[in-house]
Amino acid sequence: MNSNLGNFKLYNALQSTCSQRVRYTLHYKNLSFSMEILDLFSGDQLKPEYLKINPNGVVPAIDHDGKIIIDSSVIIEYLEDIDPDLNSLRPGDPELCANMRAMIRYFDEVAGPSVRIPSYNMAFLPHFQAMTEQEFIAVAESKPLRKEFLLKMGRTGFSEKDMNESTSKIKSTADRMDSWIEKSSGPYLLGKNISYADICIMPILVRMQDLGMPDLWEGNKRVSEWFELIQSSETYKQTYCQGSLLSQVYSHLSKN
Ligand SMILES: N[C@@H](CCC(=O)N[C@@H](CS)C(=O)NCC(=O)O)C(=O)O
Repeated sequence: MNSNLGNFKLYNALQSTCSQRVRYTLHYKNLSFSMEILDLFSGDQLKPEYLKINPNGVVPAIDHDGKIIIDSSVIIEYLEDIDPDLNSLRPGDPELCANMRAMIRYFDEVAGPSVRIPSYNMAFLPHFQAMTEQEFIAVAESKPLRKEFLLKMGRTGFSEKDMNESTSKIKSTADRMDSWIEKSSGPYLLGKNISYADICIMPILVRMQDLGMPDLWEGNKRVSEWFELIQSSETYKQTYCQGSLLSQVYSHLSKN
């Protein structure tokens, strides 16, 4: 473990896809870190002490020797900037680096918001259905970033149309990934080296697989091979410790 770079404390949730990006990066770089695990359903992310750390009321956030950095895609590049030579995950070539960042923007625009809809409908909805209407509205109102999202879901869930739009966007993402792997000659999105682009989309595919929808990329052979390669690594196993998958914590999702 490399500890010359100072102390890291990661505020995160085991099942949070955004937190998984950061855990993967920390493990890949062999950086030792402590974890503060927030219970997102009991509202730890909305407590005044956490809102001082991340006013958006979401995880992850990282404390590096008192410096607070928020937002998963910002944190992972920060971890590169403090020591660019430490198991680098960013190409040195400016054009490749720009391509990598464009891929991450695409994932954050298209796949990131899409994965939330099946996640809430299939895993989290019962939690909200157990509330009274008043309690539900109060929870929605308390979320700095997700108020409208929760109100749209309501206590009946997102519509079939919303679900179809989401899965279709994840499918388009898999098509894009396939063409990028083909162009770079793989096995990773940018070629022979893994980069932040791979790390940013990994948790989204893991989530869709966990929700029983790996068929979304079954026509994309290159993506399936990419996914197998990612999932076979030691870093992946460290990142996805027990309790990181929804099916491990929600009995209504667990596979028999
Ligand atoms: N853009 C942010 C998004 C973070 C985010 O949405 N985190 C989710 C978990 S993956 C969260 O904390 N949700 C809490 C809530 O909705 O109250 C990032 O990438 O860090």
